[in-house]
Amino acid sequence: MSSDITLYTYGTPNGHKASVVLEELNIPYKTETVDIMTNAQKEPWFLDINPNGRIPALKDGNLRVFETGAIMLYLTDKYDKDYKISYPHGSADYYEMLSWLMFQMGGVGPMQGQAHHFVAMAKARSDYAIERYATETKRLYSVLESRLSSHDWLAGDKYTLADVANFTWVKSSPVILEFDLSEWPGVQKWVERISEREGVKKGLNVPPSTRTPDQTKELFASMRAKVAAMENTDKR
Ligand SMILES: N[C@@H](CCC(=O)N[C@@H](CS)C(=O)NCC(=O)O)C(=O)O
Repeated sequence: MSSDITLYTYGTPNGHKASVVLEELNIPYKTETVDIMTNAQKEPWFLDINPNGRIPALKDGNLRVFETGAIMLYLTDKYDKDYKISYPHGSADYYEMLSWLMFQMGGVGPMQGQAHHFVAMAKARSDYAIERYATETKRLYSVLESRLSSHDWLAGDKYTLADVANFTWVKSSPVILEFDLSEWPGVQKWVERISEREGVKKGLNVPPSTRTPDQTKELFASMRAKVAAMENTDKR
């Protein structure tokens, strides 16, 4: 297979959605790291690729694709001709896959993203915001559990991009939010199943991680502690 893909990314749940799909489909690609810690995603050269100024984004020749849902669908439309991790357009399974993808794009991603922010990155502590977004994230995990308690995969009878999209977020929750995944046993087993895949292991290391898992745990623990030490700013 040949391609002229460059993935502009950083080591986050959204970045990993794109790199896992690329690795699962064995698509050759170049990686360009966009350091969101220094706000590189807001520089003009990057806004030409993603006007929304967020990672990841992708170029395939002259074509640009931004938003992870669009990136995943583009990659499977163009490079997953054998339907390894997708379904034929128009099939019932395709729309089920799309439904779980949109559930992630409109639910798990934004809600858990806010939970990450208020728990570990906020400049002011709000117990109300922490409670609101952590509770909503847990509710969304219960929706995943309603499917995964009796099925191996979210859509149909195989692993698809819908699993990838939800997985990269769910697997980060024990480290960032201190969630105990045993609260959702079907989800926990699904995370373990997906984590064993070679394409997933490779995709989660794009760009190559500069910290060990223990160092990452320590980093988020210290970020949480910093927020927890602030005075709660909620007005009641
Ligand atoms: N809906 C977007 C979300 C992308 C997103 O939020 N990316 C984060 C990293 S996980 C980012 O670039 N954050 C930096 C910023 O918001 O400026 C997508 O799915 O691509």
